[in-house]
Parts: sequence; structure tokens; C-alpha cells
Amino acid sequence: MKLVLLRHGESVWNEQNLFTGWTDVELSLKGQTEAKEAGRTLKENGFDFDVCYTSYLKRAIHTLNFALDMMDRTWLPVIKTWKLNERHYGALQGLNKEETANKYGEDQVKIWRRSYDVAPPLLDEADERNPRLQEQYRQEEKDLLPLGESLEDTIARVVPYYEEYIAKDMKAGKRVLIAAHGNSIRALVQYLEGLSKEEIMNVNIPTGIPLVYELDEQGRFISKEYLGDQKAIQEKMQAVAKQGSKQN
Ligand code: DG2
Repeated sequence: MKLVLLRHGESVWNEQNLFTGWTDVELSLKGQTEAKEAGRTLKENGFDFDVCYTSYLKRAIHTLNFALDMMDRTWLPVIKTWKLNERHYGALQGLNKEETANKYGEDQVKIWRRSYDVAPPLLDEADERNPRLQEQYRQEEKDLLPLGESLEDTIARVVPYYEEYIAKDMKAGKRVLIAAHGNSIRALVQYLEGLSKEEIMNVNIPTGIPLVYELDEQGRFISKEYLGDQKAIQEKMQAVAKQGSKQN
């Protein structure tokens, strides 16, 4: 079985190097191009899909739409769920990553961005960014909606959803494309590859590059591959890792 994961193209907050989380920001122009390019690459490599999954956030939804348009597959069923949303970055949302490193130090920013079980400072319940107060989450189970999440918390909602719906579709023979986010994809990567808490710290997902997993019939990991120019992909991953560095 093959599974394709796609982090959205660059968003306007990625462009400005801001902690984004559940903030619902648009793709930048570069991000739109990356999304179209991802669709073109998938098509050129012979990929096709039966069903797509994405989050409630427009940077992932629009990425999926651009990619499907390039594949002439805009008619495919798309399932949206908040369980694939980005990790909730709590009270860090809206802060600049470099400025935060200047203020609190690079080590602290690395802990907030890449540690396994440290959550960011949480939002106040009364904060208007509390998902419980937002229209799009009105129908969801209020107790489950976060005010900030560690990667471990993100895994705890992404993986059960993956097993209940996505893996089930794949085992029924459906070809699945998931358009999601840096950390909701890291949650899946950790699970699919069985990475340790230390190993997942060093995983950075580039924007707009299809990541293809080959799994056996039980859904166990066989291999993975990013599609495209491997040197450019490595550079993109390093650029993501460096977003939490201090100004030189
Ligand atoms: C980024 C990831 O999420 O940030 O929330 O700032 O993939 O939705 O742009 P995305 C954010 P890092 O964990 O890489 O800092």
C-alpha cells in the first residue's frame, strides 16, 4: 500500500516566520506555486488517488485543491477533520520564531518546537483564539479541543484518527492523499516509522513536497521517499530546522 503525505505550501505566516498552529492563514504566492508543483510531480510520477484527507485549516485545504487541480482530480472526495490540524501552538501563536529565540534562547525554542512532550504556554480559556469559542469547531467535542499541545498530545489525536479512518480506507484498497501540516505530519511519521522521542526531534518536513510511504498489508512501514530534487529537498528541511535560530 502507498500513502502520500503532503505538508501545505508556504503560508503567509511561514513567510514571516511566525508560530502558526491553529491560526487559519492563507498560502503565500510561493506556497500556491509549491502546491501546484506538488500536484504536477504526483501526476508525472503516475500517482492517482481515491480519497483525500485534510485539516480544517485553509493552508492545507487550498494546497490540496491546487494539487488536485494540477492532476485533474478536483472531483475526488475530500474528508476534513480537525484531528489533522497543525499542533496547537498555544500562546506562542503569532510570535516570531527568531525573535522568540533572541528573547528566550535557541534551546528553549528548540524545546517548544521539537521536544516530544513539552507543551507550549497554553492560551487562556477566555482568549478569542480558544477553539471552543470558534465557529468551525462548534460541532466538535469541546473537551477534546486544545489550548496548546506537545507533539505527544498531537500524536494522541492524529494516530487514533489515522487508524480508525485512513488506514481502514487503505486496507480496503483506496489510494489516499493527506494534505496536512509540519507537526501533524511529524506525528504520523513518528507512528508509521516507530521513531523514538529523540529521533523524531530531528525530523523537519519541507513545504509542498510529496512524501510517499510504502506500507505492507498490515500497514507496517517498508520504505519512504520524498518526490523531487533530493538536494533541494534537503535544503528545504534544513531551512525549516533553522527557523528557530537567533539573528546572526
Ligand atoms: C508551523 C510549524 O506549522 O512550525 O505552526 O508554525 O506546518 O502549519 O506551517 P505549519 C507552525 P514548526 O514546528 O516547524 O516551528
